[in-house]
Amino acid sequence: MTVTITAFESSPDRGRGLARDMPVRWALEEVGQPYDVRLLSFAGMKAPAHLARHPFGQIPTYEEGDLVLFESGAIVLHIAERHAGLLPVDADARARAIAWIFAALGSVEPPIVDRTIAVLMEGDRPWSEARLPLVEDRIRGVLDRLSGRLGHADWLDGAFSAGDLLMVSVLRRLGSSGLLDDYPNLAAYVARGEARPAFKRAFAAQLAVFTASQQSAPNI
Ligand code: GTB
Repeated sequence: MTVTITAFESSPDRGRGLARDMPVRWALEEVGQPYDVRLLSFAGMKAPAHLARHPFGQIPTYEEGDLVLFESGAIVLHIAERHAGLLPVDADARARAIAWIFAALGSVEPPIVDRTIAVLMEGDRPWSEARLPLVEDRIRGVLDRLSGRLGHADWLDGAFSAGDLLMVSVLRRLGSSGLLDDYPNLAAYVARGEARPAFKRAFAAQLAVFTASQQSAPNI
């Protein structure tokens, strides 16, 4: 059955693969599921046709026959549950991999998103200069723990899983912040994820949307 996802027609990151269609593309590539992409403008995301798919008028969404899903984590989990390769077969290991999905999106990502908002949208506020170090301290607190847990392992819990896919996706959002520089094992972990052939195919596919654009990306 054909899978259709939605993605930005024009993303602020100009193809650096930071928007949330990227983990969905990556998961589909990991399991070898072909997919179509419906590109949406910001107006298109808020049009009734898309609001019927996504209650908040955002990307990504996922359509597979009569099934329509939103939320990148739910979509990646769905893909991982329907196809082999992204979740362990052993029930306990599978539960732990799912816990890492929630950890990536619920524990690690929030302060990282806060930082993006602080830099991109609140930089001109009088309190911004005082707030940014506080947000970055919260990020370091989470990275300290995550780095300690990963140690010298390649992946968070045995074989590469959907939990790693989402954790690497979240850490990539630190981009040029320099915050990963103090955590060589996490930087190497991200590089390992980015070196996977499925990641490269997904990255190339989203980049192709933006190659015609000459605009430069913001420093986030
Ligand atoms: N919790 C939802 C999920 O995980 O699917 C959040 C979805 C979401 O934030 N979607 C964003 C969106 O549609 C795009 S990904 N925004 C438009 C709107 O709300 O009107 C967030 C994103 C956007 C841009 C960058 N970037 O340029 O670096 C990174 C991440």
